[in-house]
Amino acid sequence: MKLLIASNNKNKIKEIREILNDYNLEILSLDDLGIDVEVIEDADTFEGNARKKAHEIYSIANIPTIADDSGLMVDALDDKPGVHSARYAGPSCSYSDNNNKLLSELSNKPKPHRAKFVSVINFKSAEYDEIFEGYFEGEIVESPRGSYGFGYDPVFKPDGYDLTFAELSSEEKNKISHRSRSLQKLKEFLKTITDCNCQTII
Ligand code: ITT
Repeated sequence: MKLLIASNNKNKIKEIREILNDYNLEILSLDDLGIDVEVIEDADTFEGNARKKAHEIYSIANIPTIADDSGLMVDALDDKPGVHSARYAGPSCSYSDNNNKLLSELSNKPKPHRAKFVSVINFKSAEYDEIFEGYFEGEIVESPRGSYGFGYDPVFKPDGYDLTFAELSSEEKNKISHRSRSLQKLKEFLKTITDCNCQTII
């Protein structure tokens, strides 16, 4: 079965490929198909943006498609950056701009700085339009640590670990992350609509 990932984020695509690699899928990216589209993410929920991305790309490619909308929700910031996680510090900001903005906003707030990472996946095909959610809770640390991963990984310490996501190897992060949890639910669903060789019935 072919599965198209509707994302322009190379780090996210790499993680999704790693997490789904024990499953017999032909995973395609937008680059693989020469699709150069940036979907406007203007919904106010992760689910709304995930659906927007998956539906728009499915309408172009006609291949079963998934989109992940994800982000970090920080308790003391009223769940920000939330759906604005990618461009929190401005339209063309870097990951470190976002982390610096987050840490400066938290500098005068009482600790611990509780937070959670959220991933919402939409699977869209001719017959199905399904949502799968995963989250992982933890704390924001005082300064960035580690060089693996991407985005807010250097400032997020998952519960049960002394290391940030950016200090964990990709294998370790992928065992527990918000994205591995949403994709695990996708895998369970795919089992119900494909045969054991992932020959599609969709
Ligand atoms: P696509 O929409 O093209 O998939 P994007 O980066 O714009 O790429 P989102 O709109 O879902 O994706 O924004 C997600 C942002 O949340 C991402 O850019 C990171 O800043 C952050 N984020 C999501 N998952 C993360 C993770 O596992 N580790 C660190 N940061 C993450």
